[in-house]
Amino acid sequence: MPPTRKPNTSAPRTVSPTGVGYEGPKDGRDPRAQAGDKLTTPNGVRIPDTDHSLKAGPRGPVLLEDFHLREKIMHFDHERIPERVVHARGSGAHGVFTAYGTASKVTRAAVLAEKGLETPVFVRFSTVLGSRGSADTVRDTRGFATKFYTKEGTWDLVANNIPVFFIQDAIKFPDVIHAGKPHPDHEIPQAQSAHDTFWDFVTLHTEATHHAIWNMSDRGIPRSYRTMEGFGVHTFRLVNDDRETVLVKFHWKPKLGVHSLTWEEAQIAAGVDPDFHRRDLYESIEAGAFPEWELGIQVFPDTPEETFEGIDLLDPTKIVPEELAPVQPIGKLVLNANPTNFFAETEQVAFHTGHLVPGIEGTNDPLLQGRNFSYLDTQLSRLGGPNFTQIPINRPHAPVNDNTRDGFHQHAVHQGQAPYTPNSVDGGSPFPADWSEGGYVQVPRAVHGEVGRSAPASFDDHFSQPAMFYKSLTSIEQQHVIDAYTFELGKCFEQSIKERALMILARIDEKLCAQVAAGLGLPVPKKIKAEKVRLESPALRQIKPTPFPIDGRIVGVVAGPKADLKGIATLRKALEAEGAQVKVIAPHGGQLVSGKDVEIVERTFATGRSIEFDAIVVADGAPKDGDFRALVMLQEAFRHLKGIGAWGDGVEVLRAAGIYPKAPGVITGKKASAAMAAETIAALGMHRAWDRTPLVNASMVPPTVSA
Ligand code: HDE
Repeated sequence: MPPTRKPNTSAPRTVSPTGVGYEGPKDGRDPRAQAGDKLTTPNGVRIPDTDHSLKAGPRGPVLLEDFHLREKIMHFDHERIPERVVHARGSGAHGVFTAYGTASKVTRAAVLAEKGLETPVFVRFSTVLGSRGSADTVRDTRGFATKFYTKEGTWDLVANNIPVFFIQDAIKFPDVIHAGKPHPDHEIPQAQSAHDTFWDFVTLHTEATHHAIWNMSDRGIPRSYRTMEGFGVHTFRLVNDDRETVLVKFHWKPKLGVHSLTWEEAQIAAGVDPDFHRRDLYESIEAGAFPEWELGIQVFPDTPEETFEGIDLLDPTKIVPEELAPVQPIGKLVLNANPTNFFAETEQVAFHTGHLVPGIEGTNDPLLQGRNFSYLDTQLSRLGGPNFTQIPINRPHAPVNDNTRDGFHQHAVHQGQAPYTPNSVDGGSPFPADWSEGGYVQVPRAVHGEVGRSAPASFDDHFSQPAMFYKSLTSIEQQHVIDAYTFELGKCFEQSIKERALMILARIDEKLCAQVAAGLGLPVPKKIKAEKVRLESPALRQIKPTPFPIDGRIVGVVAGPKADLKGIATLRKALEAEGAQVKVIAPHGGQLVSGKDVEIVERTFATGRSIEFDAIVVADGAPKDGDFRALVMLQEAFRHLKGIGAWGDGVEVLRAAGIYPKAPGVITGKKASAAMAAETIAALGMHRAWDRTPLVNASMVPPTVSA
């Protein structure tokens, strides 16, 4: 315990500038937030009027003695802090992590090892390249950073939704980010990789090929944060009670499956709803559809070579296919509460790869080692000093007695006279803790080698895994990759960059290269052979034959004043029982009423757009006036391979949109029956009607009246 306060020292009362008064906070109010009922200055002086400056007469001048004016404006002037240099755009949530106990053989960290132990967490998802106000749905890598407030100290797993990284050594990080960010002369384009400097970098540094192809795949445009995998990327070392070690890679597996947007959806959402992912996370938690992931580990023996089946575990541009080392589930994450205040929590949360707890260690991955410097350093300018662990969202839930003192924004009132160890003045406190007392004792390991700027020879293999990734995808996913490269490179100006990119694609797959070359109007590079793929990894596919849970999925029902409200109620009941939601879309706002049945209009033809629905169904009695907004909504949903349905004369609206009622994934019926609801649920479970793909590719809009 820290020494108790001496009789001749005293501390300020535990009151705070935003809250607690002499009588303490009112019942039910958080002492760290505003607690009084009256408007006050930051110093608690009550204020009668905050709309008029203090003036000499109604026509002025304003008086310098107006301390309220000066305090109010001064504080406003300093409301912004620097945004994160990368991952500036993000969104967070609170939750709980429950360990299964299955990791107890490999780690002494209670957070992972102790069966049933619940650890509070805060998770922040993000894009990488864009500024704070940029759109959520751009093509980019997503951050997936988790702060575990464990009883043994804070552990941060600062992960991404892509299992590999662009570079193998942290020293190149400023370069890859400078290349990805907007061009420095005109600050264009925002939050995009489709520009010259990005492709210049990744084609000159071919180690980036693997990450780049993941970005060009559907992983670059997730449907939702809830449908993303997460990966620790680096190999970590776990240590058990007997000081035995294993090497591991961390995986987050979403309960809902891995799903993505189509490229057109992503582009529409960036304009129509730039908060698409933020809103989805917030609203699903509000609706009680709590996002869930399993944490799993791939386990490898900790051998001196630090390789597994010939794959270098220190190379962050490589994965270990799940077919070679299965992901073993060790715990469950549930996000169950939204932040109360975005700035205080989501913006001020500070993650750090060096926040580790006993039983979890890093490795010599040169990317990880550089990160261990960067995450502390960046907080100094972002959060204004070294005391950021005292900010409420960053405070450890384990007791802290760290001998650090002073610094900007010091919140603690430290006691005692001897902030050093050992001491005799404060009774020796705090005392070091060894292994048996839960101290963080690094496992001994030998270090040798000549000093030099070099990398292992195995780091030179840049193409075998991108080729494996591409080969492992379904043909539909492969087509998306082709389309993405064609788009991105098509946005580049320099011909030499496109040509270099084609030379790289030729190493991955002949057809991929040929199709992108055709799209760019360039010749296929000669005499370059694609890598031979020895192993395909079906685990890398997103499109799977079995259905996924549909929690939080949204079905839009196109209706109007004469719509069959009883049918809507039938559909709603069945869908809600499976965790999905129904939203009524009508020509104008308000309510739809028919006898005793009432439906609230949640989207109008003006405010609704196809992107927010996972399926759209037209009700019997929906308007037949050919309103183009309703027709465009249906055409988009059809083109994006979403479930489409209609009952009764709603089918006429489908026909008006050019949608053939017998096309794949189109569900029709005379009534909104249980059978129709079951078909809609089945369609949502498959995410998209993939077998509609050829129809849509071939005929676009309007698609298939005569098909
Ligand atoms: Fe980061 N990264 N990073 N990164 N990173 C930051 O830290 C950095 C890397 C990741 O929601 C920064 O607090 C270096 C890999 C996430 O607050 C900064 C290198 C992975 C987040 C930083 C990497 C990540 C960050 C910016 C190369 C996936 C957002 C603000 C060696 C495994 C965390 C901050 C949040 C944020 C540095 C590479 C994930 C500058 C030097 C690999 C999810 O410190």
